[in-house]
Amino acid sequence: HAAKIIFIAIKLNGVQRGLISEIISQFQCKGFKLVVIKIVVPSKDFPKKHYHDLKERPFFNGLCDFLSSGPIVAMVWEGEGVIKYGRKLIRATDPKKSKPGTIRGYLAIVLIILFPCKNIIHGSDRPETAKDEINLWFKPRELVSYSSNAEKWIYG
Ligand code: YYY
Ligand code: MG
Repeated sequence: HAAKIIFIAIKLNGVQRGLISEIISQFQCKGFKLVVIKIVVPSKDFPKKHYHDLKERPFFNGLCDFLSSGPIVAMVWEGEGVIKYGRKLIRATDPKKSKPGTIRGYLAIVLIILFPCKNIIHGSDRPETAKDEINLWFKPRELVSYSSNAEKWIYG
């Protein structure tokens, strides 16, 4: 079921600005199912594991320092096409390039050319990265398996 789950994190500026419920709504109203959610302040080294693919990039240390400097909401959402749709919903890494109606277009401004790491949200980009990120952030038993009564209305 790898293609059906995505790891989503609301970065600390999204949490501090009170955007948790807005972001949850976007996934929930579309019909995706919340499988696990928690709020954590990552340890200093944790973001380095999460973003290990980017360790050669010049912004790596700043990005990791930012992500360990406050509370982050970590979630897993499940549903048909959730990665594809989730990435469209989140949109471009640089919020200036994200259209209104997308999460980054709608919610993220800042001096984003200087600080793209402050783009409010993270979402896995592929089934493989989703799997790795979920394993990093959660223990398997934390993921709740349940069927939603709304599914026949969402997929029917
Ligand atoms: O998947 P996405 O978050 O849209 O972008 P990535 O290319 O995976 O980069 C991860 C993260 O790194 C991005 O959300 C902001 C930050 N970043 C940055 O600070 N400066 C850049 N030039 C590119 C990315
Ligand atoms: Mg990415």
